[in-house]
Amino acid sequence: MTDEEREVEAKEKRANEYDASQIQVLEGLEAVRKRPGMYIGSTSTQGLHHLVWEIVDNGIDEALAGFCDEINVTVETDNSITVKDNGRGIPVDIQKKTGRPAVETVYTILHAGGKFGGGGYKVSGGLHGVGASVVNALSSELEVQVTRAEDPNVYAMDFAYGKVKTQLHVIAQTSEHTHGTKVHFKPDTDIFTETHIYDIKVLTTRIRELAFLNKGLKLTIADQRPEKPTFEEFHYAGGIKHYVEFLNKGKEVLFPEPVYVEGEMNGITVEVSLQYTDDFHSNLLTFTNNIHTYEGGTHEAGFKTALTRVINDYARKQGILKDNDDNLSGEDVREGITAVVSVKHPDPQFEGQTKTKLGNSDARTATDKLFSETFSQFMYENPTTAKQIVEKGSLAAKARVAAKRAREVTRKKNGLEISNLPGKLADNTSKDPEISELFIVEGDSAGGSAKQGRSRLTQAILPIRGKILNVEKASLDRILANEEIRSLFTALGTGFGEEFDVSKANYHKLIIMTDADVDGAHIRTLLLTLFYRFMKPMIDAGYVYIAQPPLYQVRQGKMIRYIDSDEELQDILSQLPPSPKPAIQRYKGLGEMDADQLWKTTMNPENRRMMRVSLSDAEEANQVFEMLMGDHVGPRRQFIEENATYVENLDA
Ligand code: 28G
Repeated sequence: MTDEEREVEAKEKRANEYDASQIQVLEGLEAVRKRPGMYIGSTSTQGLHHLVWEIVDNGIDEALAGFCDEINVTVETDNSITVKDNGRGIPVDIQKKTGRPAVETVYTILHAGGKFGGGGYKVSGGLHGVGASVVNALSSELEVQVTRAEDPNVYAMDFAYGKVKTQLHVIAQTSEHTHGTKVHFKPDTDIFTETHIYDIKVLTTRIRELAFLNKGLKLTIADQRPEKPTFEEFHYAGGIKHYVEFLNKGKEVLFPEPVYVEGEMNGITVEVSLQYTDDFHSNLLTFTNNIHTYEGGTHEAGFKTALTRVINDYARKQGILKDNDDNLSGEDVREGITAVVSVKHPDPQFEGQTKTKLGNSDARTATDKLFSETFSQFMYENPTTAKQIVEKGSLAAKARVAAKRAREVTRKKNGLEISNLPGKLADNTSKDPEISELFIVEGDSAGGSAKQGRSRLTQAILPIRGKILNVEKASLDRILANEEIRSLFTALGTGFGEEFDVSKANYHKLIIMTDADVDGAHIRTLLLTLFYRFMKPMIDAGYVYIAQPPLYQVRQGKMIRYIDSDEELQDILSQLPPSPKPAIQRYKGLGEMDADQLWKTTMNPENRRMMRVSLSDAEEANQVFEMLMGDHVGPRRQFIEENATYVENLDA
């Protein structure tokens, strides 16, 4: 065989291999289009936003690799997205293996295991391009532009629905010093049908978080859509230390500057920042490779044991804890703490129900060791602060003992025993939690109507009087002493605090039914705060709802309609014949409806509308609750509207 023949043969072989791999590519991306949920979780608004994160993550990887210090995200007027970084630029040279430019491979080859399918999990930090092809597959247009430092050309390549539209070509020249990647994509509206509009709040929150988690990296977010376009820039030299300050904004803090610890051990980097507030609860956020580990895991465990150990050791050595005193518990030393733990691990193992629990035991060792060394040093160097921390923990321990005693007492006499249902509760007759609903109703008169109008088999009614306790500002023993709260927990049957067990819930729908006015909104907020703090698993399980009583009734002859807003009212009125004159009744409160009306408009599963409360982002909710507790009604109402998912006719 001559050299020439060999060359031709090799070329053919490559071409065949290329054809084969192209078929695989298309089959791969076709699979993504067929079952998008497997790759991006869902095709709802969550999946839509996921596309942005897949692309941004590649920029973050480039930053973690040390080649990029700025990422810009833009929501364009047509709801398409542009992401730009100033990294090395995705390589454009032809790869030996595929015979194609590297950038094409990144955008057309489905990389192993979608995040939500089986198989491997995506790891930020070095694994460029995973997920980019998924975004391509689910976009009706996608353009990549690349500039490389050593090359004056600006390259571009266009794709649509996962396929190459125009081959890599040069579109311009630049100075030698610019470099980076720019990606513009438009989500396919055949895939993202119901909610295909980007939510700038969702994007901004995560981009801010990414800026906190990657100190020194500048991230910007621009929204070109509104009348007045918006732009925000996030850039934190102090990283998660600024995150803690941000979380504690407006709160009373024990010491002005958060503690910050950073270190590296066996290839794992660990960052911890913390500060104490006068709150009674703790706010601990943990991350692994920028992923929020909601379920915690080894890094969280390492941090917690180290914190407890360091504070107890210090308290003993300083003689604050005497020989006969018990150690402070983990919960004691975490009361009022705001802490962020962020680790970067080369090979993280995610476990748990939502795959947000870190499993690597070396992350426990690294976090414990690196944090305890520096934190211990901090305690000895700042004795005033250290003493305050210990005192805060001791106070929490005392309250814990007192609360336990109170709980024991209340449990003995008609307290939190399931057999002893609260007197005001009108329970339903079915014992099947799946079909049982508990309405928490504001006011005795509405409670009375609800009791009369309900379906006795499935609907239980618990009236509550006036404003319930604001649990955000109360200690545990006061919360436990509150009658409204005790009734609720007793009826629910889940137990309280550490004993809380959602699987014991007597009702799988917990429905808040309050007036459609400002007071109603306030009570609703107080209840949501209570649920968020003490019944979070109920929210996570999707068991918490808000009833939607109408604002008006319009009656014309035999026709009766229930109306939710002023606009709808005008709409309906304009459509009705002028006579007989329609009668309009405005409901100021639930109490004004009789039993039959309340059933028909708000309680009947056949035609009621309810909102399911979904607080997916715990820390945001925490922030929002703080805001809600202020005096401004506007943002409070807005929150409730934004955070409750509209569920039409859930039972139909
Ligand atoms: C703007 C939107 C999101 C990216 C890079 C940089 C490289 C890269 C991306 O490589 C994997 C490795 C080499 C082929 C890596 C550049 C090494 C040297 C890169 C981004 C496969 C891809 N020079 N920046 N991917 N390569 N930014 N931003 O997507 O062999 S993706």
